[in-house]
Amino acid sequence: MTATVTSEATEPGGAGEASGLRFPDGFVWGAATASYQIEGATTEDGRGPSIWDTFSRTPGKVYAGHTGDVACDHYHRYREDVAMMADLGLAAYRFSVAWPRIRPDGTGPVNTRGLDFYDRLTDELLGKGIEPLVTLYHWDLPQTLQDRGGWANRETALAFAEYAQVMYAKLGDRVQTWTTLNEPWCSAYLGYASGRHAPGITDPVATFRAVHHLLLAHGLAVEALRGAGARTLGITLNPSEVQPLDPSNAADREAARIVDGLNNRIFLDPLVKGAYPEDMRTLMSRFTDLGFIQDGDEKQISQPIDVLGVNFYSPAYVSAKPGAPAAPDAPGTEGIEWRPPVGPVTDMNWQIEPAALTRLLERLQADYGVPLLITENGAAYSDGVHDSRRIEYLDGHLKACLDAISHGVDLRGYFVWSLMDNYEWAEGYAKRFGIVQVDYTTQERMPKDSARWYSDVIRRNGLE
Ligand code: IFM
Repeated sequence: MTATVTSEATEPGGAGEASGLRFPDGFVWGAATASYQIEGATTEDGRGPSIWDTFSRTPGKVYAGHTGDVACDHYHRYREDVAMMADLGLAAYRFSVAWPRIRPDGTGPVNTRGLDFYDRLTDELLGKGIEPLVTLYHWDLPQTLQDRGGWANRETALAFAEYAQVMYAKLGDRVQTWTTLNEPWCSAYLGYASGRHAPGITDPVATFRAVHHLLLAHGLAVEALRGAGARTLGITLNPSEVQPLDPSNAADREAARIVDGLNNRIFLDPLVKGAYPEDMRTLMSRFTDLGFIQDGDEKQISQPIDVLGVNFYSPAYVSAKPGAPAAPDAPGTEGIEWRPPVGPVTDMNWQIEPAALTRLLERLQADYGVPLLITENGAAYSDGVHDSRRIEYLDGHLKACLDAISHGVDLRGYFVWSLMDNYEWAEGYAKRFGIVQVDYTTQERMPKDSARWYSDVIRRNGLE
């Protein structure tokens, strides 16, 4: 293993400083996936049902009724997948653990066959010199916990901390870097406000309770894992790079401030500064009594972290539009309009603007000061294996990372989303983010041009 996420070589201004199109020495290169999106084997070896098993079977919720039942069959093919990672030269691999494999009903007996899968995967990675980064929660909540209210119920946060400790007891001797949650914005706002994701609820009260209990789950788990000896702990967010459409217009600036609050500060302020922003308390109070935020919770949430994972795809531009209804996934945004994408977009219809990533990284460094890791960045294109548009997207965003580093941002590594084509949630298998193509009929993996290009980037630790 050449570098780890906590490697000091990336200290800005230190020996590892970036120069030209080269990244700092010790910069960590990886690829990311998530359990429900690749594993399949949803009923094997004692795994319990998750909210995505239920949601994907609910008519009309997922493109063409696709489910993760088979996905990339990674549960059975992990050895060949790890060999493929080694061929690509990856230094690190970010995967998530399916909570329902470990505690099938969320709180009850531990399922050793589920634990054994991640044990084997970890050893396989280490055997090939690839550093494993574990994400404890990437959206596949045990269904039984949902039946008791899911993230709207405080008990789910306590159950998460217990599950985190079970995982640490199993893998803590070999896994150095642990992140608690992936994109709690999606879990809370897509899961409980717009209902576009599992569990498909549309209730602003449940949304804000979910925000809080997700953060509390993080804080409880960090404290427990730190106590058990974990060295590198963090969380992955998908912060918005949100700008007013017309920066000279005060109403547009106010719109951007509210969206920044809902998407960014409502998570980052309690995580790093130990308190919800006052304006977000006021916004939440329009919908619900805040009694679910108990004394001591914000302190619990703000346990020191070592790394902040950043998932970035696209910027957002907003403007004031009197009379506009609130966006379905953003309670409290009446009178705000999201500008449709301008210029080139990916197959997700997401605007491509690499400079927005530089701005975001600089803002996170300035306002929050936690070492950063790009835990996801990539593009959906259905171009087959000759995916020059993906190469262009990645190249642009890696240059944006270099710009941020050259401006003093402490960025420790980059994980492309995704290692291979996989189950893109409500879009099913229709959207392809992989640098490796997956034929879902034969399960054949075929590296795309972007995979070979990324290998070269890793090998030279830089761009051309
Ligand atoms: O596929 C998802 C991933 O699970 C979380 N971040 C965004 C990706 C692309 O939508």
